[in-house]
Amino acid sequence: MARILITSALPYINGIKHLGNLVGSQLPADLYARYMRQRGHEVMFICATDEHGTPAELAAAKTGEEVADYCARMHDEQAELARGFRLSFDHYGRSSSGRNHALTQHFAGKLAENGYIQEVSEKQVYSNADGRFLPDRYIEGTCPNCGYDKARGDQCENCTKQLDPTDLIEPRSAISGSTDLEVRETKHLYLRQSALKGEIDQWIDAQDGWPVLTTSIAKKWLHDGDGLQDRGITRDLKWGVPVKRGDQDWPGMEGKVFYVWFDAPIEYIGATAEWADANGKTDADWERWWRTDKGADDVRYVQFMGKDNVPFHTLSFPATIMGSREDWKLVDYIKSFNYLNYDGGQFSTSQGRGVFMDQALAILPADYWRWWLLSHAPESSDSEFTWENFQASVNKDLADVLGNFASRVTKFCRSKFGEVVPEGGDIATDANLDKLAGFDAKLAEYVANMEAMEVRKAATALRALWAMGNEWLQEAAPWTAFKENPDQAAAIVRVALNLIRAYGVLSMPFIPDASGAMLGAMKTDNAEWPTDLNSALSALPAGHAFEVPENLFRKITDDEREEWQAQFAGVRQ
Ligand code: B3M
Ligand code: ZN
Repeated sequence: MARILITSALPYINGIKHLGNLVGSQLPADLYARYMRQRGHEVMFICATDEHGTPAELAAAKTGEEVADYCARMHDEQAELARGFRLSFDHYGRSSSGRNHALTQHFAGKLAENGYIQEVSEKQVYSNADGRFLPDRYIEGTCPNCGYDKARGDQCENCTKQLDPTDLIEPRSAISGSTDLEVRETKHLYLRQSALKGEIDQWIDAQDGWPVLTTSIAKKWLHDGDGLQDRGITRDLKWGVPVKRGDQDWPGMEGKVFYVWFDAPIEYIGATAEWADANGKTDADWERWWRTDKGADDVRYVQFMGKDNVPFHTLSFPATIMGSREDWKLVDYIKSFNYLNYDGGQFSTSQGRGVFMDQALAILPADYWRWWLLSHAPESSDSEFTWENFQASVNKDLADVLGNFASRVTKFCRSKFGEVVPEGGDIATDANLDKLAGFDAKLAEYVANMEAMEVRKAATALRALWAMGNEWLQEAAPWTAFKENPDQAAAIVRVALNLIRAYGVLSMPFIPDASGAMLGAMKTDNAEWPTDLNSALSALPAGHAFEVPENLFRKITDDEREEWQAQFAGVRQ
């Protein structure tokens, strides 16, 4: 049994997430966590809401709520939606937690102790009307590079150039619109990443088998252009982790907070400590996942994220861990994803474009979305959500293949033998098993791709296992055999009922609700992973009672598809 630590990139607190965000981190992470648990490994699956920084403050300002109240409300909403999508986190934490405050301040203190923090005086834009500095997204203006007039203080969305607030032409406050601004001196802390460049480079080179997408982005940021720069890790904001070194005040840093990307990855650790607190455990219970000197040396740590988050996870977060010179676990594997596009355009939280998690669950159950998103995951390239493709996959893979198999078999058996696995016949000779000769190889392919986190390839193999059963059933045709040889029909049905259980176990990581329904209908709590066809077919003996399941999946009609296409074409209101 292995010990697997899994974290998903933390969704920002502002706004309900769209399906592109879901499939780019949390959902594939859940697939892997479920699979690893089913194979008997000890799993710690962690996520949290990322609650600091300008996204939170600006979003709260829009609703007129105190930012702390806004974050508490939005955390609960996002946690509810995570449950709705059956995301099986061991803990869904909050980066504003006391645990994360303490850990962030602890790391800052250790970095300072080891000489990796530099105090830098810099020029920041101050708004007299708002009585505050305007970092990052608090200031807008015209981009000096492309002339776009809604460029933000940290980046121009139009030409993606990284900016400083003082670069903007005709700057204005994003809070009040005021142009009564002045440039003032202010002091900030910089993480001396450049001093850790060699160590980080060696660490990345030593990672064998990382996806090309992950390694290429990391090397680009390490070596291209001005390479790995020292980065500001504090901000003149009110909402965030107050700047302290350990539990000591930091002279000159009063009223400042740590930059959101400094504290957010530390929340992976923080949320594990929150898990211990929430479950009456001790510090040793979470440290055995994160401290290599306290039992985490045998942990395999896997991170899931969108490609835009790779730089922070391969550079600044490892710099924080390494620079602490303490025995913290570094990531062993980073599974990063490209983007899911929507009907010819982009999903966009800020522009309200696409299908959002709450809207998806309002029209169809989680399994429909889970199956489509995972079987079309944007792994080696971007992928595209279209309503036509969604309808086709749901109607074919789920309704016509898997759902129909379970329904035909159980209804036929009930009509001829009752709701019990029938006696009679010898499956070795009477059940056309040669038509399932490819089952073991396909099962091995499925397992290999799940172990390797090859999400789409795993989905393809699982779909092939479903289809193989359907083709075998069509050929074995128990309804025909029954007329001449009921015993032979019984043998075929016995195989088919055991396949339903096997499909329920194998499909659980992808479609947990339908899988649970299949095991429920088979009235079994034997969720033993089938290692081959033989073990799959011996699980439910003759005489075992079952019941005909409700229809596992319904089809999406053309009218519904057209209605939803129109409903989600515009911008979310
Ligand atoms: N909150 C997600 C994003 O960039 C960001 C990830 C943090 S993971 C520590 O949308
Ligand atoms: Zn620009």
